[in-house]
Amino acid sequence: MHDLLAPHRHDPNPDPPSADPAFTLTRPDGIEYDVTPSALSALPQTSVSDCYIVSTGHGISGPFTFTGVLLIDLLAAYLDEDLAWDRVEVISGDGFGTRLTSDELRQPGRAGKILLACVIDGEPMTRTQGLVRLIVPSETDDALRQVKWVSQIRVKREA
Ligand SMILES: Nc1nc2c(c(=O)[nH]1)N[C@H]1C(S)=C(S)[C@@H](COP(=O)(O)O)O[C@H]1N2
Ligand SMILES: [Mo]
Repeated sequence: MHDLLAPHRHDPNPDPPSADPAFTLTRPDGIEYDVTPSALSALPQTSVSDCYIVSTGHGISGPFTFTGVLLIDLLAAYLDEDLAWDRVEVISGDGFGTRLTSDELRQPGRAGKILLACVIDGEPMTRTQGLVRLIVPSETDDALRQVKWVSQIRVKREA
């Protein structure tokens, strides 16, 4: 079967799939949470600067400073410490998405930490700009991991 979460050529969608910016977080034990931007704003905030959105369609935009919650901090808030996991799927309402490994999240490398952004250059992100938007600073190859309109985060462990 074709893996929609693996890198692939893609025409960026400019239109939000819905008005609601909340997403569902599913833990490896099946427990689900509804997470809103206001719930995210209550968690520790981190900014990542010098982020670029590299697009096949309309070139490169940026640099941007994105602010929000590190994905690893979100998991710390919603998962019990002894709950094992090894990967996270981040999926949008328009069927776009990417898969992150626990290694990437725990050791994101020099390009910057992996973030769920609600703020862009100090201003609240609009729904059209991608609220809530996944930022993977190391990815500068067609923006295939810069997931706008996150609607599901599925935390998984090897079966
Ligand atoms: N949900 C969602 N996120 C997405 C896409 C998409 O189609 N849907 N396209 C990706 C691609 S291919 C690009 S180039 C960028 C475009 O981001 P921009 O609209 O902020 O310029 O969004 C990325 N994130
Ligand atoms: Mo793209």
